[in-house]
Amino acid sequence: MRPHHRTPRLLGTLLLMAAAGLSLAVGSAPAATGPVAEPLGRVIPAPASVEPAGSPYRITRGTHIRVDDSPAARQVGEYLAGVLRPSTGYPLPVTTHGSGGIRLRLDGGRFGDEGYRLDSGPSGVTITARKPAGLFHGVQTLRQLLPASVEKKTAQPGPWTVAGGTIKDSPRYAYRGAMLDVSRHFFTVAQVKRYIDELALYKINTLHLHLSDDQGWRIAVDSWPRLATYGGSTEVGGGEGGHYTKAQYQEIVRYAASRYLEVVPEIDMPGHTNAALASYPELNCDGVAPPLYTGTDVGFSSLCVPKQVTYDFLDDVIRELAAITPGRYIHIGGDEAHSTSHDDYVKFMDRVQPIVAKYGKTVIAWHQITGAHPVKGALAQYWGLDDTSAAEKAQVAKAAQNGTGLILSPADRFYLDMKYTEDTPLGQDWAGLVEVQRSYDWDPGAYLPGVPASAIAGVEAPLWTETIVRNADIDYMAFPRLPGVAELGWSPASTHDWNAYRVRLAAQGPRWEAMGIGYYRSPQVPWPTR
Ligand code: TNX
Repeated sequence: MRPHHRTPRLLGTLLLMAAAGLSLAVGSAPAATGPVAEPLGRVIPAPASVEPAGSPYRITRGTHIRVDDSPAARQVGEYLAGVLRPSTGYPLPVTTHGSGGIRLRLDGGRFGDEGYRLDSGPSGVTITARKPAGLFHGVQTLRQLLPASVEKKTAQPGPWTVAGGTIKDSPRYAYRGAMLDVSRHFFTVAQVKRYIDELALYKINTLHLHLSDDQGWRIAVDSWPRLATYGGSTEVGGGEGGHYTKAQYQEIVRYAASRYLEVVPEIDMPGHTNAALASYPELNCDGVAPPLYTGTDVGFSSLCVPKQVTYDFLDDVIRELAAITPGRYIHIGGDEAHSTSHDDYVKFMDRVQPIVAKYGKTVIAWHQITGAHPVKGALAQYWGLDDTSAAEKAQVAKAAQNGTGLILSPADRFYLDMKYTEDTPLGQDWAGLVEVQRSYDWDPGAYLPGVPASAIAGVEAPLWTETIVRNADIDYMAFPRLPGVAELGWSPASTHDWNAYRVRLAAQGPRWEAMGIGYYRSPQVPWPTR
């Protein structure tokens, strides 16, 4: 095994011991009888720099969480207390006074928008960041430095030890996303919040909600009410579907923001629009509304490109959606428009993108937009495969050279709905089988030929939900692949090493068990025995 980036060989040895299930004393702490703390270098995503040093810190009944006198820092402190109180059973007051303990400190220093520094020693743990987002990410690191049982919801014995040393950390990419398709199957606000909490642990900062498709329209639009009430009334398999009221959508947005995730809403167009076409006959070229659709075919629906009402409709939808979306982006889909001619597709995109700009938002679209004229500042989301044609890859690369930023979601690596193996009970296999190593072991910076590194905005893991219904389904497909997506988005390329990663990943298993997350026990990962 290659020792972890800037991690001394001794720690590498300790990691191997831990992976082999051997008990491990942290630093100079007395041999623990309870659960062992995690070594400083075992965090996912791998921090930019890790320097183990000195003695550990131990959280006790007397520990305070000390925050700067700012509402955002206090909120991050309360969030941390919310994680630690149930399992430690300690009061852990959040305070602006005192000394020692866990300190969350905002500082003008060089940490960037999301970076932080974590210092741990016998007298305390200090997380320093320029912005609250950095404090929040530092708190996620601190969580992972504590024993897995810290994630339990009832009091555990501890001890609650954090290894000594310093972590300096900031992300490789600014855009680190996960997409949830709430159209093929509808997921409640509570289910979305649950997924947000899982994403936050791995420093994912964007939640892309696929809000409309052939099988369901999931967001209320006041000026076109039947979209939600009729277009949202079913889902794949014929279940009752559902939609978010504006208040519910805003609740998701607020909750995501409290975990430092930005919501990117997607209205897919001009294809994937049967739910809208079924709700309003006038949106169809022939004026006839098709029936609602509960199957899983793609590519059969299209908005009517020549009709003016199409753009009046989209102006209303985008205006109302932009008004309840504080984030920078609106995703306009644009994939699999197999029932729209190429000329119509180009005309359509030329008319719709300015509407997004008119309401102050930036366009994201699936990478087929690179076959039209992406507007300045637009991002294209690449969902091709290794064996996507060279011509299609070249089209994407050319757009990237001309300034279109890319979000990488290669379907044969990052699609969380792909089966792991032939035996995976859920998911699809049209992009191939995607085991954990295949998902993790590539470099977004060197993936598409001819794409300048500066054009990569980041990565995203989409979860399409034709076969996904319950929380347990989401968890099983996302874990253990999601943390790998997060690591490719966050960690410097120099830390990339499958053999080291699989050991760190294995150590997450008990944490997921403590959190109630059921995951795929991939044979590629040396999970501790249960
Ligand atoms: C392709 S990828 C789709 C979705 C399906 C998914 C299933 C993309 C942009 N479109 O409509 O749900 O495959 O894996």
